[in-house]
Amino acid sequence: MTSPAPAGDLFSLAGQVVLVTGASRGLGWAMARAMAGQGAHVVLNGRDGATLAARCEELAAAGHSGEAAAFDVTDEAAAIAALDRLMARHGRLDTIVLNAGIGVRKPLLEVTTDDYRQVTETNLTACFVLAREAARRMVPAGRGRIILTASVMGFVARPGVAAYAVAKAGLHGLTRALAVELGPQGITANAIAPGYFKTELNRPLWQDPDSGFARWIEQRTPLGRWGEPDEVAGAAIFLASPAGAFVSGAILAVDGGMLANL
Ligand code: GCO
Repeated sequence: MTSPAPAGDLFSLAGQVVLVTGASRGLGWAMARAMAGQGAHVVLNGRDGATLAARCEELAAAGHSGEAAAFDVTDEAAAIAALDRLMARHGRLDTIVLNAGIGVRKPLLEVTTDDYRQVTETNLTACFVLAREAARRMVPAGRGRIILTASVMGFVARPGVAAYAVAKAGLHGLTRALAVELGPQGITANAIAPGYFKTELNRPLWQDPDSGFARWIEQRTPLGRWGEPDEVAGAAIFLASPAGAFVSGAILAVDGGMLANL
């Protein structure tokens, strides 16, 4: 019977080493920065080393701990090498946030097979590979947290994002598969399903506040607005912290109530 964490430490990530993919900007950077604020040493992944270095400086300026790990999540050898460097340096990987993703917005009949392959490789296959390789390195410790960035598009769809919806729905299945297979090793696996946030990926959708789409999302969202990237961070902290110790296989919508709305 494990003793519950003192209330003050319930959401603490002190002592954790956390790898966040796609951490240069948007939801990934928001989660990484907030997790560092809770005491984690965050390893920031992205493809651009200069951007990651600047983010590490921001963390240091705030008195937080972080480092860069530049690699393309679709490059399996590079991802494994980065995990090996992390383990050699820190001797542990407590939490991985599999957030990196791309989008292709095209009518389905115009989506090329290469478009489909790029989106599913980045948003789904890379998550499978990194989750498997992270779990391999978590098992000896008998503990670990895997957090995937899914989407409301894993539950519903809209015209023009078919490949993205396929990949995100696939992450729902991956979350459950990881949870059931890794639970005996003390590893939890959960997904966060963001609604519509003001991210760079979505800039074409929200930057004109008077556009029909921006207004439509506001109407479809019971809270009546787009999310701010920092508003997704609490879910990641919860799932990585002692507060989330007995949560696994869950898909936590952070969507302003959108999925509850007809
Ligand atoms: C879009 C959006 C969605 C995202 C949304 C919800 O084009 O409709 O980019 O694909 O998933 O941010 O998570």
